[in-house]
Amino acid sequence: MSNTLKAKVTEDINMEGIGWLPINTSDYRFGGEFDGQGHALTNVVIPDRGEERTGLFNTIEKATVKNLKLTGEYYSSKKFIGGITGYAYNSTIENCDVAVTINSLVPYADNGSTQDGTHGGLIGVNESEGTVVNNCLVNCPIFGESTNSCGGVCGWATNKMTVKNTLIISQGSTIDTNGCNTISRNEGNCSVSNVYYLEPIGSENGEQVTVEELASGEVTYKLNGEQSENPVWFQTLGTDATPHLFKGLTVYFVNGEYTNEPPTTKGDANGDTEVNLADYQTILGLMARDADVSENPAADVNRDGFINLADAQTILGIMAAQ
Ligand SMILES: [Ca+2]
Ligand SMILES: [Ca+2]
Repeated sequence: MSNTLKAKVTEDINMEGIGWLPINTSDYRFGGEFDGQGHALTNVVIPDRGEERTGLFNTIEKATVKNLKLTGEYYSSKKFIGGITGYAYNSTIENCDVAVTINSLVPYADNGSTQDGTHGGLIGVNESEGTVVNNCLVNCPIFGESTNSCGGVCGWATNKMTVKNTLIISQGSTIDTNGCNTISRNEGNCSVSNVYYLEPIGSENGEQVTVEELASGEVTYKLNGEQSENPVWFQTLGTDATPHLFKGLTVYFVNGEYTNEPPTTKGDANGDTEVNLADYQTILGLMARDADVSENPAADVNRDGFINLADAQTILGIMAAQ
């Protein structure tokens, strides 16, 4: 049985003081589409129910959860806490910014050893093949000294899943890292590509990055697939400490540097993004006035520090090659 509702979040919703119980159950799974449309559900607090599978959802199957910003605090004395869902079956989680504190109250065993929590930043357990996590920002530290066996994104991959184009900035987890994995436990079932993390928990997977690299724009550029067309990740350099989703300034890689300034098209001396005879004429005009290169750096097409005939000739060469 599956609930195939299509839901859209149409404005930011602050859940402070309201509380939350995981949507659906292990038998009656959410199988629809939950589209945050870039809006935020904030202060989602789930108290300990003494039951397994704690998340925004209890269990999702063939569901899509996307474009959602989510913050909150979850508490559970049982296994399988996930920022989005306790259990996932063949589902897609994409373009989600999840900053949920996972508080595991799983107790010490009678002999005093830590116990298996199988919590994950987004998913407790991926149970069936095909689940994809794409373009997600995960800030979900897991607290609980008596808990072991958790994952930075997924607590356990029973079947094949994919995590890609994702950044994990969770810091300060206090769980016993024995049996933990930075992306997903049972890592042989989890395909990881273009995934970055700030702090490992247990076994490492993906690529570790520093605070400096996060601030530089490099990770934003890489998360977008090392290009700047139709970006999913944004960052205002000098202001934003990390890449973020939904909207913002594009990061470009120009002349070996990450920048928010779009590159000028080589040879476009008049700034209309095309290279044609108008640019040739612009250069001749600047030459006639003996203009300094600082007046129009783009007119110095061959980057030799002068606006001269060589630049005009380069324009003709670019035009001939078009
Ligand atoms: Ca032009
Ligand atoms: Ca020149």
